[in-house]
Amino acid sequence: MNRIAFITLTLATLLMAGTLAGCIADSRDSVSIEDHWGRPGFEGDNAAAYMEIRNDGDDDVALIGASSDIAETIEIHQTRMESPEDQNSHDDEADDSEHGQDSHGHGMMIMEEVQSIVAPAGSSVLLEPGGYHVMFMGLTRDLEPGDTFSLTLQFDEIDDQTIEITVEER
Ligand SMILES: [Cu+2]
Repeated sequence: MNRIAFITLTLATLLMAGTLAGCIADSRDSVSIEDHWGRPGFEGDNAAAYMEIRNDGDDDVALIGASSDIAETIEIHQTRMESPEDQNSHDDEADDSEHGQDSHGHGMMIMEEVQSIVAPAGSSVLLEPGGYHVMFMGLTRDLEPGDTFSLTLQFDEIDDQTIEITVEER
């Protein structure tokens, strides 16, 4: 066997082994983070990161946390419109509840921590302004457009993934 043929065969074997390993190892290699970016912000202030989590695997995968040295506290958040039901459920607003629909009819955008963000099997989930985001509270330094920082994403069923976030003005 000549040298080229041997190398080709070796490569083919490696590729096959890799493919098989991918099938055996759950969704590990099937989750990719795409179109990720971060908002600018000043030291001490807040900022956020957005991305698309693609899951080409056969099982749902959930983002359950994130870490970075860019902020004192990092949480997974959801921005949503507060509904009249939510407002009525607040005890201290009980007196307002009869008029709640009128006085708060348009709702308020609120931000709340969520335990996880699920990327369904064979699909993807979007973290975008006005929706899910990774929240940075208490930036440890200024984030200016063009700056980059590492962000480690923690998932329930697969290994952590560390990505490089670029700060952008979008
Ligand atoms: Cu937030």
